[in-house]
Amino acid sequence: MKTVFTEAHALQSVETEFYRGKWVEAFEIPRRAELVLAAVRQAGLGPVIAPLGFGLAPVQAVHDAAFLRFLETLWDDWVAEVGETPAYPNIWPPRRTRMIPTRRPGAELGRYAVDMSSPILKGTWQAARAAVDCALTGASLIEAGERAAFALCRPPGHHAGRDYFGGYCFLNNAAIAAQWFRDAGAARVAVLDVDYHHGNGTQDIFYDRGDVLTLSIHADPVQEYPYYIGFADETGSGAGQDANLNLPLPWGSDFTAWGAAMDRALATLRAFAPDRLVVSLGVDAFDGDPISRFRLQGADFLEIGRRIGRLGLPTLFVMEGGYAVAAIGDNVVNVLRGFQAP
Ligand code: FKS
Ligand code: ZN
Repeated sequence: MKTVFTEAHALQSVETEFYRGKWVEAFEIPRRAELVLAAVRQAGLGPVIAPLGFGLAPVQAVHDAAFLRFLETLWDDWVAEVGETPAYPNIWPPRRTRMIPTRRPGAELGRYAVDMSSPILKGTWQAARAAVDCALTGASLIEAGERAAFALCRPPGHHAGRDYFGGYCFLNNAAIAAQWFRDAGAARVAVLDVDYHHGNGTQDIFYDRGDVLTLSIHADPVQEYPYYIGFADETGSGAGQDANLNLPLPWGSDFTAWGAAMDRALATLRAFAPDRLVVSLGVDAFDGDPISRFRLQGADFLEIGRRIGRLGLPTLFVMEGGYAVAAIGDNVVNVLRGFQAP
């Protein structure tokens, strides 16, 4: 299996993040991607290739145009007003506001940001675009006949919605790839999200559509980020009714519970019979993850890969979260190896 990677990911880099009321050492760091890359090479998984450029059209097919203009231009506007310092929101529009455009970057930040985990930096737009190109290059490999590909995306994407960003995510790499598969002729596409956190952005983007099935196994939002979305009764709307499956699990869940949830997801996925599968591959359900509270072991990731492999579908893996840096490479490689030898 080929891995798509670019050094451009490192343009998104902060030393600290705001966590539980304090500035602490950042969890979502460039080293994560470098360690995954090293493990992929060490495992001899296959060639590592650079992404091709796909332009903005596939991104516009998923995200709101004004939101994209904001992401592209915010840094310059922010620098002009505030200076070269990471752009964080510190105000948010309350409910029932009319959302009238403003002329101030700080106010626009609050309009589009859902939390403080994703500062916009000088290189954010470029890094996020490069991650999208990694996902689309992986998708195009599959379109060209490969059975699978691994898009080693960073920054991650699954928390980015049609017109919002947060949770370390700016552009929804997996959703953009899923839509690209549709536009390339796939009638039905499924997105299976195994990251510890609910894939709220992906759910948001496809919620009213029946052609893209979204499934997510994640920590229960009553306990865990993203808190306000990801509940089991969110099943889709309109044409998308029953095309969204959320399988929330409590803190402390191990593979007994997780694997059972996965089997439910896989049954729904099989019944949907998609032409293409996108896997939002976060490995933060790992026992040793510093910000997560599931208890999956290294070998469990091998089993996750095997079960996905047994679906027999053309599959694009898209990197999402995972913060136990010492184990992140092994955990990702386990999924990919399990997939190849189901
Ligand atoms: C709440 C702190 C929440 C944000 C957690 C974001 C998780 C990101 C992720 C992704 F895949 F997107 F990277 N911090 N006390 O792992 O889902
Ligand atoms: Zn996560």
